[in-house]
Amino acid sequence: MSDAETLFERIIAGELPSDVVYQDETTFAFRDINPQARVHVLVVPRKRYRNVAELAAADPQLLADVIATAAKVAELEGISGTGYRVVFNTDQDAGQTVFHVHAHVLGGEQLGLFGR
Ligand code: D5M
Repeated sequence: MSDAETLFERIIAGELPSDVVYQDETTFAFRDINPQARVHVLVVPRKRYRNVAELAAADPQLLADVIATAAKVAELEGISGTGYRVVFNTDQDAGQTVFHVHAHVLGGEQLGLFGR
């Protein structure tokens, strides 16, 4: 992986603005700038891995932290009772655009099926 700083590292560092929902020692959660549902929050580990496969292989505990933060965000947003979706877009065919692994937490309304 290149050492070039990603957009999300600049957001975590506070160099770019974001609407922060939750943060702790290992993870950072903020609203997606282009929401695809009433609730659309991104959960990012502070340490950068390219995608969820690299994160899972290198640091399973940190992946667990990301999932736990996604559940915490759902609670904070009041959607843990009605349900939500957690999505990791992974590389080209999934349309990943920021290569600092992030979970999309989507909910707050009935979500459509996904696929093509
Ligand atoms: O998701 C990358 C997501 O990042 C996409 O849903 C838009 C979002 N995004 C891009 N720039 C920003 C800023 N500045 N704030 C908040 N959200 C942002 P991917 O899975 O890589 O396609």
